[in-house]
Amino acid sequence: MKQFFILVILSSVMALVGSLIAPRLMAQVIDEKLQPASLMISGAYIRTMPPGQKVTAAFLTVSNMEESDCQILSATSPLTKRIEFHQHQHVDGLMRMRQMKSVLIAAGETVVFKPGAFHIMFFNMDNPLMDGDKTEVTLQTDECGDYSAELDVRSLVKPKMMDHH
Ligand SMILES: [Cu+2]
Repeated sequence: MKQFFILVILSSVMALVGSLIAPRLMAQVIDEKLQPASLMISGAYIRTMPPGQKVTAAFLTVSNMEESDCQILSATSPLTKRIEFHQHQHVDGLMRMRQMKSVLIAAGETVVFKPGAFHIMFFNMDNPLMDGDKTEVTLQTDECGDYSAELDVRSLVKPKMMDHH
């Protein structure tokens, strides 16, 4: 908060000086200095697919460090061109998935994409994913910039479940 306040004062002073000397140049410099990394992404992973399946999901945590809202509008990946944001919902006792055109990460909030809730759905996956590999996803936002995150590839099948008792 204190830092923000100093920046506000500093930018006002610079804006004032700038308006006297070289308005356009000063404005550019100020914009760059005030551009913070608004979103923080952590814990990103994508699940392997059972043989023959071409759909999977990725999960991650997005924190908004900014004082204004951010909308995630789309995601891109080297793995496929078709990626959607989904939300799970209970409808008449059944779990349904609903596509979200965008995902709001409100100012100061953290949104967790996790199984049974928000998830990033990858379609038309032509190549299998190998447990332990790494890939990446890039999230595009309205006014908060683009963010690339490394995705750990994790197997859906846990070794324990393969034991027969
Ligand atoms: Cu889904």
